[in-house]
Amino acid sequence: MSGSGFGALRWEVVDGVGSITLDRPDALNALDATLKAELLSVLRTAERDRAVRAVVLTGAGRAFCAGQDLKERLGPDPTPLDVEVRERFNPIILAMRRLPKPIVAAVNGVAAGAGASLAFAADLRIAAESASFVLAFARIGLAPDSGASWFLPRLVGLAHAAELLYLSDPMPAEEALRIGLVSQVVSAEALLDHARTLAAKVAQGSPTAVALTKRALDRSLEVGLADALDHEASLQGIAGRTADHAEGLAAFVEKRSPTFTGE
Ligand code: T3D
Repeated sequence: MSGSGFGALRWEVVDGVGSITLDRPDALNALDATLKAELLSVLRTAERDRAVRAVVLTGAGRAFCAGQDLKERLGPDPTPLDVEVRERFNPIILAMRRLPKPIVAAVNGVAAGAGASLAFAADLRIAAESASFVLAFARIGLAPDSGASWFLPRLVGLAHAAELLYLSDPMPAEEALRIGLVSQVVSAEALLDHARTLAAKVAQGSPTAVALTKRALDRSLEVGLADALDHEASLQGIAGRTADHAEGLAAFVEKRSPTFTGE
């Protein structure tokens, strides 16, 4: 196991799974300048560290993340919002999508505003029974940001996206499961173990194949069928040249579990 020092989040790596815990529980893990900078930094650490093959993102205490730290914005000389979003939030969301390792969001409590967007930008989303999603932007006179208006229609369709964004009503975990916003709901006690088990299962796969799968799924959201087929063919060309593919074939004929190295 390895862990490292950040002030507003915790980071540890165990058996190929890196865990990020947003750690400002008194503020419901709201994103202040420090937490945003550290989140971006830890995503870069996760990308560089070859021992990390999948990532779990969760929150300390009773919340997942309450979005932008609104009290920070009341301070003197706040950054204009377009600058804040472009320079602090968007890089985090892009880093999550560009990380060639899947992220499992373990939504342990309320996920609000940009905090919900963090969960949407993950690759797998599971929630505790007590979790909820609050697309709270409109309630404070803001438009959606951090990808909320992009992810939501793709995850749950325009009708549910519109309800969530226009009404800002909290959506409990069971309802999020029903509309497909999360893929599983488990008890609060079981959530983290379950998330780590899912991530560990991903981590057993070929890192290259997993990274290419993430690229294929993301591209599928942007292009038509013919382009998606062509992109899949290119990715398969890359996968077919890896030692992991040779190892997968050898393990199959030798009736054993493969050992993937990412080569
Ligand atoms: O830079 C920019 O502004 C642009 C980017 C915007 C992106 C966004 O994320 S906008 C959306 C920001 N988030 C919100 O609007 C959510 C605000 N919070 C809430 O609506 C509620 O707190 C919750 C629904 C999340 C939870 O409600 P509840 O009743 O369970 O808890 P609470 O009592 O409201 O909060 C507990 C504490 O956390 C409280 O502090 P206190 O009074 O005990 O000292 C509260 O002030 C603090 N807290 C909650 N959310 C935030 C926060 N502190 C700072 N920022 C927050 N976002």
